[in-house]
Parts: sequence; C-alpha cells; structure tokens
Amino acid sequence: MTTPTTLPTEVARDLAEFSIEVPSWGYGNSGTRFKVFGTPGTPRDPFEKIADAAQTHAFTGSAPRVSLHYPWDRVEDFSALRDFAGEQGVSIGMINSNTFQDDEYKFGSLTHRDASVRRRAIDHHLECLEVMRATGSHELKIWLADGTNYAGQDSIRARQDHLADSLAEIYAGVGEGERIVLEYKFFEPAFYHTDVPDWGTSLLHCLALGERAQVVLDTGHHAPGTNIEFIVAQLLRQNRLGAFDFNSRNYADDDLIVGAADPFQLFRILFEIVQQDAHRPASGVNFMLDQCHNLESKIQGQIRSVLNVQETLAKALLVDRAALADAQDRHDVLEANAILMDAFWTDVRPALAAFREEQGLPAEPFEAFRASGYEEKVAAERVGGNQMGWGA
Ligand code: PSV
Ligand code: MN
Ligand code: MN
Repeated sequence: MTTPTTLPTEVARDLAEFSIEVPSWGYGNSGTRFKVFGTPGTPRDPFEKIADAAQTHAFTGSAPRVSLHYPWDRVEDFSALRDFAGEQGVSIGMINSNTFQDDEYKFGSLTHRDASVRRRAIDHHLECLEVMRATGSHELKIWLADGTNYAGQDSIRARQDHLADSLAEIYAGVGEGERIVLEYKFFEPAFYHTDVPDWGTSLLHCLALGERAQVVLDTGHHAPGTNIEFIVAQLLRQNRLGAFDFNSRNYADDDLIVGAADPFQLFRILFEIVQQDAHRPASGVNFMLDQCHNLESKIQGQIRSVLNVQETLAKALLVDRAALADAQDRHDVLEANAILMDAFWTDVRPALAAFREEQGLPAEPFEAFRASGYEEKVAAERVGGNQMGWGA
C-alpha cells in the first residue's frame, strides 16, 4: 500500500470532530506501591492540573475536556475552576467519585453490609452530582473498589442487592440531560470477587436503573486475551456504551500509554467503533484517556496518547468497507482479513501532519510541545509540587 499524503475528506471531517477527554490525575505524580517518583513542575492544585491539560489540547486540538476526581480535585469554588478551564480553552468533563481511600470503605462502599456506610457512600455520590453541576459537567462516573479477598468473607448476593438499592438512590438524583456511567473491573484491589467485575454486571444494573445509566469500558479491566471489540459491539448494540477509558496493559491494570502495548488491539477496537458510527459526537460515547505516567513526562505522555488514538482512528476510518463487505459476502476469509491489515499497516503520519497544519495546529504536536519551553517554565515556577492524583 502506498503512503497517502492527504486524508479523504470524510476521514478528515470525522477526525476533526472526534475528541478525547483527559484525566486530571494523569497530570499529577503517580506510581506503584513501591515508589512514587516526583517530576519537576508537577501541578500543586487542580488549577495547575487544568493548565497542564490545556497544553495537551492546545498542541493536538483534540482534547478539549478534563475529567475531575472528587475529592482529589476539591476546590473552594467549583465555578471558579469551571471559569478557569474556559479561559484555558478547555471544559470540565466527567466527575469521578472516590470511595476507595477512606477507612470507612475498607469492606465496601455502595455494597457495604452496614447501612450507615452505604448512606455515606450514597451521599458522596449525591455530592458529586452537585460538583458536576457547579463545573458545567453532565456526567458522573462511578468506579467501585468494592469486593472481597476471601471466599466466605461476605455474601456476594446481598452485596449485589445493596448495590442495586444504592445505585437507585443515586440515580434518582440524576436529572434530564445528565447521566451516570458505571465502570467494571475484574479484579484489584479486591482479589477474590469484585462487585462490578464485568460488562454484564454493569449492564444489568444500568438496565434496571434506566436510560440515564450507561456502562464504562476500560481497556485495562479485563482478563488477558479478552476480546474487547466484541464487548464494544455488544454494548453499542444496546446503546449502553457511555464511556471508553483508553490505556494499555501488559499484565494487569497497568494504565500505560494507549496504543503502546498492543496497537493492533486498539485498531480492532476502533474499527468496531467506526463501523457503528460511535466515534461521532452524536453517539454520546465519551472517549477518555485513563492513564498514569509514572516515569515519563506527563504532558508529553498525554500528547503521545492523543496522537496514538488519532493515528489509529485514521487507519480504522481508511478501511475499505465496501470491499470488506464484498469479501465477507463471498466468504473470502483471507481477502477480508487482508483488507483490514492493509488499513492497519498504512502510514497515516504524513497525511495527519498535513491535516493538522490545515487546522492551524503544529504538524508534529509532540515535538512542538517539547520545544515550547512550557515544562521548563513550570518546573521553575512550581516549587514544592505535591503528589496530587494517585496517592493524594
Ligand atoms: C481504577 O482501576 C481506575 O483506574 C479506574 O479505571 C477509574 O476509571 C480510575 O481509576 C479513576 O477512578
Ligand atoms: Mn478507568
Ligand atoms: Mn483502572
């Protein structure tokens, strides 16, 4: 296949409309249970995280929203944070609740056997809905660390019932034009059972709640070898894919840069998305980076991630779908596969560089950011940066 120097008009249009949300916690220091390495210039508060996130958007033109994590990103006046984001050229995206760092939640939150702990966890989510409104956001994202470590530790069934009741109370507070999204994860921090381990469990709870509840798929939250594109197809078919957290995994929930570990998997997922038009804003799927940059520069890591998604989406959009349908009709297995591989192996980088220049963006955002001097500037200014985000 030859290397295209420009993108077909429809592909360029779709790419221009596509956007990715970035996580506030991706700009703070993070690490493993062994060590959190600090980075000079790390944001000291939510405002500085938003300023850094705005750099990702300024250089890529594709990352206009920032997810907040509450209470990590607690501020006195959330409308001031919303206004600050606007001045920086971005807006506030999903609000992520947090019931995994308080001692009270040691044995669960929305699923806890003690009603007073469940009450506290429900109230936290209702508070998150207030934060959501104050920041101009419309979406609350729920990921629970709830689960058990040992068989017999607690009743799996009772916890599901508590979860359903707790979610129903939160859902009652979700207004028109708002939604909650429920994320699943097959293990960690719980090691025997997790209360929302898979897409089926999340979907069942969402179906019971109503149309304002949808599923979050995070690429890092499946057992090795899981066919994630199948799950994407199924959830889109039910109109219940609310959000998609991008990252890469080698072993567990590694939260590495999307497209780094398995670019072909990312391509297969994005092709499924493209086939169902879910990359278009009208689909309502919120695509997000859910990543932590433990070793590398954080803003650079985020920019690289956005570019990885953009490149892979361009390849998925370049698949000759008419030829593919024809090969499928004829049951020509190898030709059908070759059509996909042809798009996957296409080098879209020159055409994307031209596309960006047409939009008034740097042809090479990653290099342009490195040369901008921003990192050196904030490293000098932000003395005493703390470890916001994971471990805060
Ligand atoms: C924990 O596994 C996690 O990475 C989930 O993916 C959430 O989306 C994220 O943290 C933020 O709470
Ligand atoms: Mn996630
Ligand atoms: Mn995760």
